[in-house]
Amino acid sequence: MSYVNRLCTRQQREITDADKKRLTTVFALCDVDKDGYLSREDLKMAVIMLFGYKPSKSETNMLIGPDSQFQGVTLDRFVMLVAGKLSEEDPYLKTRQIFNAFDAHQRGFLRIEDFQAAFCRVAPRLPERTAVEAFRQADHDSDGHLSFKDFEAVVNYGRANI
Ligand SMILES: [Ca+2]
Ligand SMILES: [Ca+2]
Repeated sequence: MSYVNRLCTRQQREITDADKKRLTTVFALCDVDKDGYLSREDLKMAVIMLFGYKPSKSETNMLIGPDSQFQGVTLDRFVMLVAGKLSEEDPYLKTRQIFNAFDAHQRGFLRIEDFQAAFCRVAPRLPERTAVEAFRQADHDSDGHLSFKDFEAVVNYGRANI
């Protein structure tokens, strides 16, 4: 069996029906001109929707593949690509992506309102007041800014206690 075939088999086993449904929806939303292919820009938007960050140029190239006759990514290929990404997702990266997504101005810290939005996403069932509490506790120097390190500690604590 070739490397590519093995890769596909492995990835297809890991994808659930719920994932597939979600990916089909995202694909449809991002395929703006409805031609059944995601262009480079469409694909970037899909990654933002799914993973909460904008992919770099090299990452986009990697997702698109070496095909120089690039027409776009079909739904099947998209599902395969994303299944691979989903399975390699680790908690650190995920936290990093959430942090980056809410650190809208890329300042390297979150303010309370950014944090509340991020917290809501990590722990949607916890009340808003908990987010405020968590922010206060994590902001050791009380300057109203939460660094990634502080944020990571809170998220890890939150995950362990939900
Ligand atoms: Ca398209
Ligand atoms: Ca601080």
